[in-house]
Amino acid sequence: MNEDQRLIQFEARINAGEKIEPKDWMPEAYRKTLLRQISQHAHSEVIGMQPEANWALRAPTLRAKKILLAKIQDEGGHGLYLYSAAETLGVDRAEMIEQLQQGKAKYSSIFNYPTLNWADMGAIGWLVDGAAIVNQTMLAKCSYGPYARAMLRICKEEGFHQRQGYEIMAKMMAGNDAQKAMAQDAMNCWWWPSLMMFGPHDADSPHTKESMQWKIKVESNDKLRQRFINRTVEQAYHIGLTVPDPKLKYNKETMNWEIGPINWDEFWNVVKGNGPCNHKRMAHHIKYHNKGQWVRDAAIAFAQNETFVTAL
Ligand code: FAQ
Repeated sequence: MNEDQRLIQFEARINAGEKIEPKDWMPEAYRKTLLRQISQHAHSEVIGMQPEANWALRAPTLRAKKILLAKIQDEGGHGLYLYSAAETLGVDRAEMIEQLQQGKAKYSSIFNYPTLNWADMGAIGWLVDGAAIVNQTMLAKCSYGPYARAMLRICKEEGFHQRQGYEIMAKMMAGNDAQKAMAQDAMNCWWWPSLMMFGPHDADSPHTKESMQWKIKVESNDKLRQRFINRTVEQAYHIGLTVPDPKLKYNKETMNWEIGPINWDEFWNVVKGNGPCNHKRMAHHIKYHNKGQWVRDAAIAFAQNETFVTAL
C-alpha cells in the first residue's frame, strides 16, 4: 500500500470507532500531535502537584491532610501513566522532561497561580479538577488506545478530587464571615484561569480541526468549557458563592450560562512564561529532578546487575 491508501484505511478505522494502537500505522502528524498533547498533559499533572504540596504540612486537620496527600500522590500517578502512554509513541521520558525544562514543552497555564490560603485547596479541587474531568471524560473516547485507557482510571480519581475540593468550599461557606470571605476570594482568583484551561476559543485554536478529524479530541474547547460553566455555576450558587462575572446570564433558549469575555492576554502571558509562578514552578522541578538523579542511577545499576546475574 502507498501512503495515500494507508491514510484512507487509517481514517476509515477512526471513523468506525476503532482504537489505534502503538504498532499500527499512523500519519506522522497524528503521532506528533498525540505526543505533544500527552506529554504536555503528563507535565501538567506533575507540575500540578506543586501548588497543592504547598499545603501538605499546613492542612487544618489530620483528615484534611490525609486526603490532600492522597490526592497529590494520585496526580503523580497520573503523570506516570501519561508518560508511559506518550512513550508508546517513540520518545522516552527523559527526553520529554528535558523538553519541559528547556521550555520547549508546555504544561497547563493553571498551575502558574499561587495557593495562598486553604480555600485555594478547595478551589483547585473543585474548579481545576472539575475542569480536568470535563476535558478528560472526553479524552477517554480518544482514538489512541493507550491515551484513552489511561484516562479511564484518571477520571475516576479526579472525581474524588473534585468532591474533596467542593467539600472544602462548602465547609468554609458554612463557617464564619472570615471563612466565607476566604472561599469567595479563592473563587474570584480561580474562576477565570479555570475557564482558560480549556484552551483558546475554537476559532483561534490551531489544532482543534485536525485533532477532531482524527478523534484525538472528540469535542471542541468551547463546547467543553460551556459544559463546565453550566455545571459549576449551579454548584457555586448551591453553597452561596458568587461567580465573579457581572455579565453572567442564563439563556433559556440554549439552556446555557453565558459568560463575559475571557482575558486572553492574561492567558497567553501565562502560557509564554510570565505568570505569577512560572519561574518558581520550573526552578522547583529542575532542583528536585536533579536531586533525584541518584535514584535513577541506582535503578539503572540495579536493572543492569539483574540482567548480568540472569545472564550468568
Ligand atoms: N495551558 O489549538 P489548541 C489537571 C496551548 S490536568 C497551556 O486549542 P490543543 C489535573 C496548546 O498546547 C490539566 N497551554 O491546542 C490536576 C497549543 O500550544 P502548542 C491538564 C495551552 O492541544 C488537577 C496552543 O495553546 N490537562 O488539571 C492551554 O488542541 C490538580 C493552541 O491551543 C490537559 O493537559 C493551557 N490551558 O487543545 C493535576 C488535558 N490550552 O502545543 C494537579 C490534555 C491550550 O501548539 C492538580 N490536553 N494551550 O505549543 C488537552 O486536552 C488539549 O491539549 C487542550 C488544548 C484542550 C489543553
